[in-house]
Amino acid sequence: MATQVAKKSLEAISKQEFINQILADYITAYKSRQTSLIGRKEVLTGKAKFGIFGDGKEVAQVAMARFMQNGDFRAGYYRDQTLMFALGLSDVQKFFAQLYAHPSIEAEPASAGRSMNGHFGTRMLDENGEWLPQTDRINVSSDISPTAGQMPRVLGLAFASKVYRENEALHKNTNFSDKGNEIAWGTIGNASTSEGHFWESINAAGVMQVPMLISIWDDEYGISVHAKHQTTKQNLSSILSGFKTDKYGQGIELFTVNGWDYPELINAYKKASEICREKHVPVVVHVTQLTQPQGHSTSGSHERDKSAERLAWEQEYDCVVKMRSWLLSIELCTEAEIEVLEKEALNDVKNQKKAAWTAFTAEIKEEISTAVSLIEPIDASLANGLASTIDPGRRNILKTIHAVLRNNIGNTAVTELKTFYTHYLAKYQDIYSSHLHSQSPKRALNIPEVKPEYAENGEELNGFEILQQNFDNLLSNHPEVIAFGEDVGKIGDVNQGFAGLQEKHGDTRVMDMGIRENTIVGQAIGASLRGLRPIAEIQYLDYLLYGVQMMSDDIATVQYRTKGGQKYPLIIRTRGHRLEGIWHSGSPLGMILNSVRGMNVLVPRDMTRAAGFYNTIIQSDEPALVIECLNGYRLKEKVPTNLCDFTVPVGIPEVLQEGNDVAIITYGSCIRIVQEALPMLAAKGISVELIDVQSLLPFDVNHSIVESLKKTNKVVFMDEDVKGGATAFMMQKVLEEQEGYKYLDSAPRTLTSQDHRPAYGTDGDYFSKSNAEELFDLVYGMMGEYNPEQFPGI
Ligand SMILES: Cc1ncc(C[n+]2csc(CCOP(=O)(O)OP(=O)(O)O)c2C)c(N)n1
Ligand SMILES: [Mg+2]
Repeated sequence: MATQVAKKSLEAISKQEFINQILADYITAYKSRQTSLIGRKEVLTGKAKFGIFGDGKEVAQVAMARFMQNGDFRAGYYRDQTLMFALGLSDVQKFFAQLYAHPSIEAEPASAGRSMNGHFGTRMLDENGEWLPQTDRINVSSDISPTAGQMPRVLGLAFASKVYRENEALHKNTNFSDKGNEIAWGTIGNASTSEGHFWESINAAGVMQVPMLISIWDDEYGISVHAKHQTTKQNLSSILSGFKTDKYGQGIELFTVNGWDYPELINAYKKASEICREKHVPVVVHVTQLTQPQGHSTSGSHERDKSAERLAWEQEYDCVVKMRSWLLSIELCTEAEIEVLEKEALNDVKNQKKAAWTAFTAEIKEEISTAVSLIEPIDASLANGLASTIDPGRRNILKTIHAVLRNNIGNTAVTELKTFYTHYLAKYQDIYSSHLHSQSPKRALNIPEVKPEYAENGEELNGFEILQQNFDNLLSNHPEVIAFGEDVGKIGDVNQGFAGLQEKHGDTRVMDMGIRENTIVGQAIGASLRGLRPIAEIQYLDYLLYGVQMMSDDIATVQYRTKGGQKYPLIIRTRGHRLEGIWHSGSPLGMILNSVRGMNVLVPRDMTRAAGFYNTIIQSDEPALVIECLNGYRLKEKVPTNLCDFTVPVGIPEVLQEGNDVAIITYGSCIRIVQEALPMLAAKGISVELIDVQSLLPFDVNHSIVESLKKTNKVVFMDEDVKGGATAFMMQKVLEEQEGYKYLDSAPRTLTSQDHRPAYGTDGDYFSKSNAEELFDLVYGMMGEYNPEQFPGI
């Protein structure tokens, strides 16, 4: 029966071709298994630090690979080496290069040695950071480690197909999409489906009807924890069945198939991919009865976690063993023929492993010999120690030279060694630390400033109307721009920044989404990776936390973890600061800044500045979070005559008032609090220099704030975050990086909110957050310390 199914699904090809394809699949699976077995040994013998392998999941992956087409995307996890080999997107040598952490894009294109092994990805950008075509190849989005963290991204990748299919203006973008016919393939382990990300993504895919095809590799375990602790009824197919497509065609298609049954897997993936591609119906393929022959990873042994019966069953149902006996049972080839192929495959794995190790160590060996020759005349013993280190790394070189330099301070004989050390350290610091941001000409920092221009008696508009005009223009001028979020579509967001724009630009451009911040961020990620320019809205800053995990783990790391191989040019728009209540007023900037290094974090004080930032970011190839001031939408602002063309540069503060006595450094809605205190201070003869930081990441790239400190010699960092939050961040930047401490004649100060969340109501706000009177007292007190006669205590 099984044989007939396989033959039927492949009947279009000749018999020999058919045999060759199946044998090729088997050999890919076999090679992958040998890679896993040898890989584990490499770790246990100390040549690599940690190993996690795809053993036990091979056969499903060779079957899946058969139905992936150019233009398709994959987002998955660490078990997918066989898929990568089957697609020709990685090979055994590259796999070992990652295991050894070879820091080279050529040797290890997925992450240049930055990610643990099993974290896959293809290079999607050229050397200038521009997109390579995506429709002439299969694309693999870069893996992250948090379980189910791939799910919001795969949803976004599938969402992009829907956008491309439904918006005809984008059909010309043939490098990114063939009218939306691409499938986003996702893979996930059974235990990882316990995460909320999984269910949120599945539900959203069902609601939106996007071509997302998820394979669940079900081996009944998540490390040591059995399915009975993971999944209701211990049966994913059963609990997913409520999502099944109904008679109206809404829902998700579900396939359940055993992971050791090659012909049934072929059959399932054929049907699943056809439905998914043609009808844009999300599909789940639940691949059951998988095994984990070597346990979860090199960190433990599964013999400790599994019963003797389970271990025996795993041996019997090992998918590679099963496929082999199936091949023999249908007489596709003889045992002797298979043995020859297996022997060749094993040799190939060994040779590729060796080549990876040689390439990884050759450069280090050369560097060791240079270092030894420089150290020898100064300290023969340390030179010998370095020369005889087993499997030395660059760390050994640096530690040894540092010891020599320490022992020879002032000795001119070390000059050459010192130069070598400095260059060597700088070279490898860059190799390990580059690409936190885009390094392309389109990096946000490189987008030139175009100042706003104002007519003499120019009109004034409400803040939200300024945004609305600007978004209207962005949508008109950039067909790839899409905007979505809760209440963004029909009513144009809760503060009307997009009011009327769905009507004008259509519901494929301006869209309502369910209440699901995590996958809204995921949609932005996936869409941006496929050439769209998403503006994803998180309704209130307080709820950004639901999306921060994706921002921190995925968005902020993408350039770094691929060493410039992938990018997410997206905008996350939200509104915060200065409202009232525990969940409606927050400004948790310290938390955000410390979790999203790699993104731009922009805090405009009004909607004109916000519009300018949107205009800057849309020209750049970087991701940004823009936090608008919640209390600013109905304040009147003068409208620039070049509203849609002007830009506000990132990383450049603005001096809003010049003064000589104290510099106050703040941002966002706090600007208005300072402005309330300014007349009180002026009345006492205190001259304040008020600086709007505007852009927290990047922060004051030209070090202009220190210039203010040179004048005032006193500084206050103020905001409405907790103590030690963003004020501490700003203080470190100005006092340490800009060496502002040199110019101070009084202690630097911060003014922040209380450490609790702000209480509700006007009085709650007053007692919770920084206010004008507190600021007055603080600044007046600083002046009093300096000159008690002129500024006696109140
Ligand atoms: C958010 C998060 N929690 C915990 C972990 C540690 N962890 C890594 S893999 C794993 C088990 C995953 O099991 P499963 O999804 O079934 O995949 P399998 O390894 O069995 O293929 C855990 C708990 C993690 N990577 N991320
Ligand atoms: Mg599992």
